[in-house]
Amino acid sequence: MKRARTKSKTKHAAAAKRPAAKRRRTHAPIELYYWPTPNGWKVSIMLEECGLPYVVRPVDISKGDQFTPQFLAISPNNRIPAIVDPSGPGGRPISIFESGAILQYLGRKTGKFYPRDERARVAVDEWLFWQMGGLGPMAGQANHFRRYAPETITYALARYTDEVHRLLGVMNMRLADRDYLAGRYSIADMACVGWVRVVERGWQELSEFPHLKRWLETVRGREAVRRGMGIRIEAASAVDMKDPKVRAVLFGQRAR
Ligand SMILES: N[C@@H](CCC(=O)N[C@@H](CS)C(=O)NCC(=O)O)C(=O)O
Repeated sequence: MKRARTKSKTKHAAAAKRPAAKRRRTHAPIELYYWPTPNGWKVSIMLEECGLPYVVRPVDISKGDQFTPQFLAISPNNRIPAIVDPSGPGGRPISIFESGAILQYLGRKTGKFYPRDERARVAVDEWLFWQMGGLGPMAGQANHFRRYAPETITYALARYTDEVHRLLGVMNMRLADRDYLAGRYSIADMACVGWVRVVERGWQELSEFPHLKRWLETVRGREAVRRGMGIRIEAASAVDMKDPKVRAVLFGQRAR
């Protein structure tokens, strides 16, 4: 016991003498509360892009893990993703929910993919919030009515499909004269890529949006994006969205 304490004291003293950058590497990894969905991918992509050490804490949203008191304590909206950074501001742990807030936090923490210059940052914020309030929710609803609604509701399908089509057109125009949404590759691109992929795979061929198509190929071709979107969770691959138990968890949620 005595020897163990001495050893750990020595270890800490040695760590304190190391340069700051090296010391940081000894910190506990960020915990990523995750399920492989377009919102989850945003954060796994950013963690991969930044080379930050992290551990995946799967939250099986098909079984109701998002409603456990432990998860609600860090994500009161019962949605993934969320993170816990043991080395938050002031060296103390911090938990964060909402993918946009997480991306901005990680961008500020690392100084990567979220420029400090105010004009450049505003451009990133514009497209990040465009994703949060537009592309994500609209594509999510279009996808829901297309794949999960128990009956075909033509009006709802057309409304959300049209709106997604409009948004893809906006994105395509924006990308006509720049490589990425805010000029340089940023958290705004990371926020959008998963949703554009869902739409492209689901129902919307991209040949009428050539700049968007080029952007999707470029972003998806990045190693970190591949890794971030490729985290395998066995249980997620096995989820049957037709299973009444799964549908009861995910659909028809009301205030609790
Ligand atoms: N605005 C949230 C949306 C997150 C969200 O909708 N997450 C879905 C997975 S893509 C979820 O956790 N669903 C669980 C549920 O519906 O109970 C964000 O961007 O973080």
